[in-house]
Amino acid sequence: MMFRSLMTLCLAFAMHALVGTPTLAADRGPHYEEDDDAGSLPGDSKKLEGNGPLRSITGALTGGSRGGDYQDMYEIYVANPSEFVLRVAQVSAGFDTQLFLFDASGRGMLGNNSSNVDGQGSINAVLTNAATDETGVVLNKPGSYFIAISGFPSRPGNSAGPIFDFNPDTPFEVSGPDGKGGAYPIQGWYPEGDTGSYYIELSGVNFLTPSPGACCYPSGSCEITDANVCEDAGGTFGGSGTSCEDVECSTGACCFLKEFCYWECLELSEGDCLQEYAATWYGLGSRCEDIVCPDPCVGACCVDGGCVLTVQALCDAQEGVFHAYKMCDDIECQPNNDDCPGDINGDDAVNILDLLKVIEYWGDCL
Ligand SMILES: [Ca+2]
Ligand SMILES: [Ca+2]
Ligand SMILES: [Ca+2]
Ligand SMILES: [Ca+2]
Repeated sequence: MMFRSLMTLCLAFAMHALVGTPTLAADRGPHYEEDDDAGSLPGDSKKLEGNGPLRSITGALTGGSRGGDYQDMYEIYVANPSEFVLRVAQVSAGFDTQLFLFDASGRGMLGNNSSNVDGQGSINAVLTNAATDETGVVLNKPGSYFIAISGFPSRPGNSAGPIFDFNPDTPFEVSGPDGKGGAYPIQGWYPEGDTGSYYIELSGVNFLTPSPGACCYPSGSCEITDANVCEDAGGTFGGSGTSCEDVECSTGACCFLKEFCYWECLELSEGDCLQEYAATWYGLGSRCEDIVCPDPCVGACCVDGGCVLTVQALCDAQEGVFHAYKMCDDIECQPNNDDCPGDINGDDAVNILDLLKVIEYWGDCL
């Protein structure tokens, strides 16, 4: 009952606070910053579409906290194979990185763990365009490829075994696919590895050129257009190469809070979406597979002098004070003494200090 009655109170706020703006592919470059997590395999990798050179990528391997982020894979376009270099230029302290290149079918081509820069060994990976082991692999064809970063010792493999063999006698090797699974496409990574944030510099690499796809206009009609034409017209672009049969222009992805700490995404009309609790609607033709609903259950909420773990929308609906990513043990809530109305700061007296608290928060509540 309580939960339902909070719905109307909190709806307007939640819509405001929880909307994520999808990145416009056409605006990217020359830097790319990982937004929602890049996947680990070609199927859930980030396709980096845009115009011109791709010079740097920042991102993070966050580990187990969001359902397993131990690798990030990106699909890119190698424009100039002879200049191809990926370099881990900066990392969070102590983060031991590895870099890999896969062809368009997911077969491993090149991998590196440690680099040797001017005679200095470094745990930062640098991937050049040619293997230095006996495989003799050289990247020499322009085209679309997958690149991936992982933390040591997480390596790509398949049911036949690891794709790359890093010889311990040659720690700086750029390896070709000389592992037992080297002839087959990647299926997974073994084991989990190091985590941290990274900054990769790229050379010889461009964004993938976006191709036209299905555009859902606000009227509900569908047409094949370029992404920027679609977005300029207020439409939702279904992705490069999609057809109007692939998209449903009468509905859009809708993230809503199904129960405490549990978000669900369904494709609904705008009206149906906004009937749901703490809902965000992502526009006609948007699909749940492209949407990441907000973080579930991630904060301590001080309400009525006590502390509960909940999402921000619920905390605000109960006029609590929200502390994102904190556990109740991490914070001290101001006590609330019901026998002493007016005691804002909870020191069992109503005095100038309480007035100052009120003045501190003076003005319209947003
Ligand atoms: Ca990531
Ligand atoms: Ca990832
Ligand atoms: Ca390394
Ligand atoms: Ca090797």
